[in-house]
Amino acid sequence: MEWWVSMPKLELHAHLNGSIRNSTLLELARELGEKGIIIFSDAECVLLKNDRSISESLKLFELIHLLTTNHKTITRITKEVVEDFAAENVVYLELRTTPKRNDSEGMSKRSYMEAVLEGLRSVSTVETDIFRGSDVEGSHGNGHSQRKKIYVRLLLSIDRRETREAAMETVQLAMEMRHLGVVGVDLCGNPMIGEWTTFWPVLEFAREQGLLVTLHCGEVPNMEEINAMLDFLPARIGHACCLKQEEWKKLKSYKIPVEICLTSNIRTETISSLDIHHFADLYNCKHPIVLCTDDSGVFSTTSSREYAIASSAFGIEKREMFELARNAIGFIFAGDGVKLELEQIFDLAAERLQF
Ligand code: 6MZ
Repeated sequence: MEWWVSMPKLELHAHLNGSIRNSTLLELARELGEKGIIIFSDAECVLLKNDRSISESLKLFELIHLLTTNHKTITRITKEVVEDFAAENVVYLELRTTPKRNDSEGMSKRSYMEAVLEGLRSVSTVETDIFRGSDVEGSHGNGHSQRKKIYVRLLLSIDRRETREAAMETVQLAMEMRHLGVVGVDLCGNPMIGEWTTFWPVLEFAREQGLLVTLHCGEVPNMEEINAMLDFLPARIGHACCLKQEEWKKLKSYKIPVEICLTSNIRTETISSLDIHHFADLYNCKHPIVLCTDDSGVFSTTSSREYAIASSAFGIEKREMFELARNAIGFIFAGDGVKLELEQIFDLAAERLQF
């Protein structure tokens, strides 16, 4: 694993609440257990279970969200998640999260996001580049430029359970927080719930306002929705598991980059085994793809592990895996300045790494 950790990587599909350390979740569950809000042993069983279907995984988020309802916890998990990705040598992270309103905690979508931003500012193990306005110095930290650095940008997720109005509130928030590192929006959540027609006008509006859009697409075989999503021409899509011949053709001709989450797809049984995973075909066709973790906490994986798995499952050499990681620079939602700096990071790493 050491080599895969030392290779610089980009993470473009990571859900904040899916990327929490198990130890933190258990600690939070114990606290709620002591307060009599949940039964700790029941929560422990659910949290430590490994093989979950897609519906079970999405149900698990109900428990996780119960554990992460207050601002302090949101700040803490954001800090830890960024530090964990940085420890994996992820040099650019697009972290996505669903802004949540919770009246009993005095939480609005905006204050939820402020807690996330506070978490980014409190990262201490690594220098963080959080935003970059036209004349704003992007790095946050104590100015030691020799320190290891991670670029972090945010995507605001819309959950498919939400109404069009709630989705619009998220888009407005994303627009207002652009100068704080928000670069785009995502549509996620249970693919069996909600209609594309509810969300597309909101996502179209987001795009007109200059936000980039990524969609969870094809987690279930709903061809009508998959076609409508592809025709929307999102800047990227996540998963793309259940496409059929016509839809593959369309995806390839549109050249929409795909965020591939191998372990997540296998664990949720969206794809039955790696030897039939669409990674191989897309990779062989040179279709734009990027390897991502999805929910590193929920699926017990890391960015380095996803690269190691792809290399061994599909017989791809280290140098090609390095190029795969580098090519993802082309699909990030941050601007050209960041892209150039990431190219330099990869150039330096290429001199250092033994292939
Ligand atoms: C669809 C997923 C997902 O936003 O609370 N989420 N949506 N498919 C998946 N594949 C397994 N994994 C995570 O992070 C958790 C939320 O991300 C979405 C779900 O809506 C989940 O509630 P945040 O930080």
